[in-house]
Amino acid sequence: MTLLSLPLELLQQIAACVETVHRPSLCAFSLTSKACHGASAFLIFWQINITIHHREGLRRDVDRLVEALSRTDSARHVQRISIRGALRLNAKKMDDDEEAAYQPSLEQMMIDEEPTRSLRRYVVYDEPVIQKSSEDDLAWAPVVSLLRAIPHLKDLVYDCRSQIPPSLLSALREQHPQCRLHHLTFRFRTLLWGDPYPYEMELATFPSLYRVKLTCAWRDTDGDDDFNLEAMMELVAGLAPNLKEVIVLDLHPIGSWHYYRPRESWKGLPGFTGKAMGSLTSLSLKGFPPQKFPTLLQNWARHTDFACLRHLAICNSGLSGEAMEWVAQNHSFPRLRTLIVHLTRDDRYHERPHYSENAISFFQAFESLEELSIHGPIDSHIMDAILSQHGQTLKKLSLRPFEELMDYDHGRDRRDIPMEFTKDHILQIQAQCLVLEELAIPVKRNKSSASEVEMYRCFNEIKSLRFLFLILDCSNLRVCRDSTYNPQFNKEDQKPVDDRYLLKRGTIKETFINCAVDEALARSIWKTISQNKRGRQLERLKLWTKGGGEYGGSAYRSFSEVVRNLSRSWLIERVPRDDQEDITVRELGQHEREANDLEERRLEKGRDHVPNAWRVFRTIWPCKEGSKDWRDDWSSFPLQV
Ligand SMILES: *[C@@H]1O[C@H](CO)[C@@H](O)[C@H](O)[C@H]1NC(C)=O
Ligand SMILES: *[C@@H]1O[C@H](CO)[C@@H](O)[C@H](O)[C@H]1NC(C)=O
Ligand SMILES: *[C@@H]1O[C@H](CO)[C@@H](O)[C@H](O)[C@H]1NC(C)=O
Ligand SMILES: CC(=O)N[C@H]1CO[C@H](CO)[C@@H](O)[C@@H]1O
Repeated sequence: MTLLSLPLELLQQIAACVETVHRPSLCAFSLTSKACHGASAFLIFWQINITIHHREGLRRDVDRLVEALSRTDSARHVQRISIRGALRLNAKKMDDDEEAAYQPSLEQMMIDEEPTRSLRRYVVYDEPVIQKSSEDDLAWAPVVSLLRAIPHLKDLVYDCRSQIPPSLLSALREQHPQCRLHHLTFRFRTLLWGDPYPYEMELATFPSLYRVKLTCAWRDTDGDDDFNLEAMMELVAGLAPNLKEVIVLDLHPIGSWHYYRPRESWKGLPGFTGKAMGSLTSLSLKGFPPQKFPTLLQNWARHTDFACLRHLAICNSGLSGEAMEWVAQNHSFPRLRTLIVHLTRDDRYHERPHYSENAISFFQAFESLEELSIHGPIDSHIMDAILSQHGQTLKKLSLRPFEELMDYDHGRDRRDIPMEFTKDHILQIQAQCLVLEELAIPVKRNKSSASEVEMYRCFNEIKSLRFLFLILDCSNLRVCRDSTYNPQFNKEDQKPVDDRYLLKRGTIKETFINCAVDEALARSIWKTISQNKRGRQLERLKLWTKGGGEYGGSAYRSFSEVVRNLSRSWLIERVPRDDQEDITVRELGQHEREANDLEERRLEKGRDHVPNAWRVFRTIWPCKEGSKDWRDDWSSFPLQV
């Protein structure tokens, strides 16, 4: 039987496999014959991404695209178009351009968080509203003609650094009334002057508007009050009839704190009655300081019915015990399936003895979550509550215990140590989460010892698990926070590293050994977990090495140069062919690390805060024959399997 005589359905499945394994090969596959082309056209064309750099480039790209669509008769396959970049003809250099140049940090890459800096210049009225048929509007003609060439568009994702232009909005209204508009750079610019400009109202209440992302602030860099958040709530409550998903990012703009006057009062959007209730399915609140909760949630609850929510995210900030209690007592979320929360003890000024109870009732306020991600203080009672309430339905679970790092915070002597997971905890997850496919969790490094290996082995048992993200935790907060902690080392290692720091050499040595995560160790962790894995195969393992040099106090960052060069992070993926055990291994955040390292070398003098740390390094990894740099001399400690 030849490839060509296979039925279309089988060819489509083959094309889908090619796409998963190596997307670039899909085009080659589609060129081999008419039948293969027919089978792969949908996969190639259903989603089109356009990045705009300038006018001529846009015209050229769109012309090529339209030509390719018509040559291959594929316009009918296009369902989604994403447009990003910027097309501003006479724009001054704006703050957003800075934002675009901003590289996400390793942390963001590892946790799938959005790269955002809340502290930056931000001006509400950064550019005039685009006038219909102005030069700025007409520059979008190529995109308008593309929209005309496509018969059934389902989603238009607009992520350009300016407001969506009138010509594009008209094209959507006329050609694609059913298409959902995702405006990821949405903002009113003219709220300050009473009623916003009519075009801004037209856009905000446009029937296709389905998802918006809004950045806003209390007051902007120029001292103008920003009412976009208030306006957004009113849009949700009736004015924007089909708006279902909202992401709000709260900024703390540079300079906004220089203006001391009270905030002006918000007058409301024209047409807002306050009688209707929104029905958002997704709400994400990012970057709001903890003290804004629960009031912020209270305000949202007056504008949208939380019972309709399927997705809720509160991150880059924290929900306190008090706020959690408020949520648990006043709201139910019968449809919620995904919850992403950052939590905080909020105990700078007051004791919070009920934090754990509050968290437990909070997590019990949700029914059957499928995806849960927590960053913040957790303990084993909270974990028990989560697993008994949601274990049966959880497909994706991310646990990132965190406690404030500052020891003395407004006179408080902080003793909290982030929860450390034991073998029993992992086995508990295995026993209670029967459909769990994706797990993110810290594992305490322990010099690659047999007990550390035992931890890795526990993941073998989670049958449905396919994606694992281990945070290899090299911190040791006991040093400063546990007065009974007194590790015993051999005689040299028992000595403090110098007079100023009580840190023993042995402790630093352990830190260095724990941080040393090279490719060999990454491969052997993969092997330990995947080799005897029960149930489904492990498909991806991410390792994020962090926490080295964190002992609780803030003084112990001095040998961070070594720690940073050793602390490598890795991504290991199974090559999706089932006749082989091939894997690919890639270092994550290498560029970031190298850039940092370069900077450190430039400031080489900074390294002798703890001069003896270097001697400690050399007692573990002596200078190799012919080596020019300490960086070439280390390697990981092999796992004690
Ligand atoms: C288009 O962008 C989306 C979102 O960033 C991405 O997931 C997808 O792979 C891209 N598609 C193509 C064909 O490049
Ligand atoms: C929330 O619940 C508490 C306790 O049941 C109650 O005292 C409070 O009035 C409620 N708040 C709102 C806004 O409903
Ligand atoms: C770390 O490993 C050592 C063996 O090298 C073991 O005795 C110790 O209990 C382990 N520590 C923890 C916290 O598991
Ligand atoms: C740039 C950087 O990260 N520094 C070095 C860390 O150590 C390795 C050798 O082990 C070097 O190759 C890197 O350049």
